[in-house]
Amino acid sequence: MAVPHPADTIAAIATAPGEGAIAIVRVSGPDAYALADRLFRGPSPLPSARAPGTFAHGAIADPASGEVLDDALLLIFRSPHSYTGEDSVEIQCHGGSQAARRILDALLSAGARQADPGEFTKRAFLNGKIDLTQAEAVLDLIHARSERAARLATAQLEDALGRRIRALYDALLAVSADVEAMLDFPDDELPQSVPNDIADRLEAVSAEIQALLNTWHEGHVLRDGARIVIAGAPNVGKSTLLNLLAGRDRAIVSPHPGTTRDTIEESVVLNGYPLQLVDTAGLRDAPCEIEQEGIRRTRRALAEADLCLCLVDASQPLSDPERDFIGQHEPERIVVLLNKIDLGQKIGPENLPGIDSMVLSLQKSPPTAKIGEKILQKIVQKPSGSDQEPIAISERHRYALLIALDEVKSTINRLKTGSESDFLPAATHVRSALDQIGFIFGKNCTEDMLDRLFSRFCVGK
Ligand SMILES: Nc1nc2c(ncn2[C@@H]2O[C@H](COP(=O)(O)OP(=O)(O)O)[C@@H](O)[C@H]2O)c(=O)[nH]1
Ligand SMILES: [Mg+2]
Repeated sequence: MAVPHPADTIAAIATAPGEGAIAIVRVSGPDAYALADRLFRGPSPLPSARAPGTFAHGAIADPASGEVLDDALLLIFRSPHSYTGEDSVEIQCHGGSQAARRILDALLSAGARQADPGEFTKRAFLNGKIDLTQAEAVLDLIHARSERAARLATAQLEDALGRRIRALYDALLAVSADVEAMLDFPDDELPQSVPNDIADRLEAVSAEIQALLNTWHEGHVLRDGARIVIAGAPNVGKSTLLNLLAGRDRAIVSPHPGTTRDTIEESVVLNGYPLQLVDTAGLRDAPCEIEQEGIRRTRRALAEADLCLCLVDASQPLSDPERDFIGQHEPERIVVLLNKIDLGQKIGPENLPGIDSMVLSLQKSPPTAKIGEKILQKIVQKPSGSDQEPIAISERHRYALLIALDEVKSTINRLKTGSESDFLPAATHVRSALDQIGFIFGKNCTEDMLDRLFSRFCVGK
């Protein structure tokens, strides 16, 4: 674990700016009580003499001028039983833009330092109150855009992911010890059964890493939202689909080809998964400049898409440009909707081997729920069941797990040869895997890694 800075006392406003009933100013560090005593004007005892886990009610005054700044509640937490693990006080004052700011100014003048973004949570991590996956869960919870995303963050905050990662770490640590022990055996005394057992344990580790990696798609959608781009030739029903999925008349639908010229975006939450739907200008050799620019934007949107919903008028034969367009996509990233079958059907799924497709009429009987299911099936791949604790890894976890998986596989390969000269490289590979798994929950993280993570937090968290 990184060495904590020599602790100073930090302060920040923890509530969002703007008008609200209450604002909270947080103070944490060795001087938190001394500062509270200097600002508090109320019935004795002084805050520092009060029992932890209690609150005091009184005025908060500027110690320099004596001016009363607000009437407030002061919550008292004593190390290690606080969010940061340090002595802390929270001042609950009136909301709005002035009271909290003036109290913070008074604290800063009295010797506190303005906290950096995420510094309270960083201290909680450095003081061993939470691990890095839990610190990240705090951020996920604040940014959660749906109830499902919040549920995932809460489970992670309660250590659901951390427990699995630490179990993985312990399993690898035991393997590492055994591989290192093998290095010390004289050649003729090498126990034959040990390498096999180690290989089995490494296979189990590799399967667990793979299982965790499989949750990345869901984690990505829940944290970042997925971009779903609706594309196809003009007049095939793209805007009709956007409106159906959005549940409102967002885009103009008309029988005139080339109606949608700019990309149109709409945020929706589908089964708890936040999605950004993008309706686009129809792809064709456009007659006018405005439409050409629209088509350029369509291509840009497609490049950033997690999934392309490609609409086709199935009452007509598939055109060559449509066939080319579909062929340009990886099959995992495209679903073809064969629309307008109320007008006849000239194309079926058999014309699109290896591509996910649905036959439908958006106008006569739109299967909106089925389309939604198909979208989620494609982008989430394996949703975490509601019966078990939801776990879905983030990009950072995925990066570390991919390297770890590689190292574990290299270890297995080295040990397979059974030759002594491979034991030392095998030991090195296990250790690298161990380092990567450790990074996930915060073992041996560099200051740089921590700064990058906590700078994404807001001030006061
Ligand atoms: N017959 C029929 N017409 C449809 C269907 N879906 C959309 N349309 C019509 O096709 C025309 C073009 O639709 P629109 O959504 O604007 O297509 P876009 O140009 O791809 O955005 C409109 O008149 C729609 O009402 C369908 O399933 N059957
Ligand atoms: Mg349109």
